[in-house]
Amino acid sequence: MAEFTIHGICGSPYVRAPLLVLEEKGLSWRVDPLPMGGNRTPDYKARLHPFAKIPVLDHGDFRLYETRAILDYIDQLHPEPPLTPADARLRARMNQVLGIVDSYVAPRVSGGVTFPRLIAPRFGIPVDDAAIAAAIPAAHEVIDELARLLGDQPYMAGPALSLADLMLIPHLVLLPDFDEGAAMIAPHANLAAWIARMKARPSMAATDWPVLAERFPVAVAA
Ligand SMILES: N[C@@H](CCC(=O)N[C@@H](CS)C(=O)NCC(=O)O)C(=O)O
Repeated sequence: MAEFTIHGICGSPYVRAPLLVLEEKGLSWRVDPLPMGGNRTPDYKARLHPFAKIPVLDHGDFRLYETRAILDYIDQLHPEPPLTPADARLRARMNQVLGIVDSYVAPRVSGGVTFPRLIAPRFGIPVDDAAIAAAIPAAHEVIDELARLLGDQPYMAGPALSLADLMLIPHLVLLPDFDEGAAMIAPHANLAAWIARMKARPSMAATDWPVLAERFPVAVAA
């Protein structure tokens, strides 16, 4: 039986982040898959997440929501390989990037551009080109700042992979695959190389949307 359960919608970048950490640590996990919108039911709110968001972690009798807390919990519990820098400044940089993902990347890049352009149509939601065009400048600002913070380091918080990389990559991995996303990345060779490097990790292959959908199909109501 899997040690960790993540409740969530397969394909969500927030859900992928804890799965990446679990994979990088070599731990056993499963997804309790929800259908699109399954997080907004009264039952889900009452049982799992009072604010109707995903992901939620179950570990034995311990239940936890808020992705940063989940990532930190797994990293504390299973410290090898370490995903939090010991150095105070690198650790602060990691925490800064984690905050940027939650506050700016998720709403501006994923919510403003990637979801409406690439994901929404898969669920039959029509594409609103004007809304996407209006969202580009704010998303671009975030990408520019991430590239500046990355600089010439291999990872977001310095020389080693950290939680920051694993929380950020699910939000950026699809950008090179569509015109507006590729245009935002184009001025930043360092960020493009970081995306390619992260994408090549086995943990990314193990948590790809089609792989999750196949392994953890959503139950169809009778
Ligand atoms: N601060 C929360 C944010 C979680 C979040 O925004 N999750 C999105 C995942 S894509 C979600 O639940 N969206 C569905 C909805 O808002 O109905 C965390 O870190 O877990």
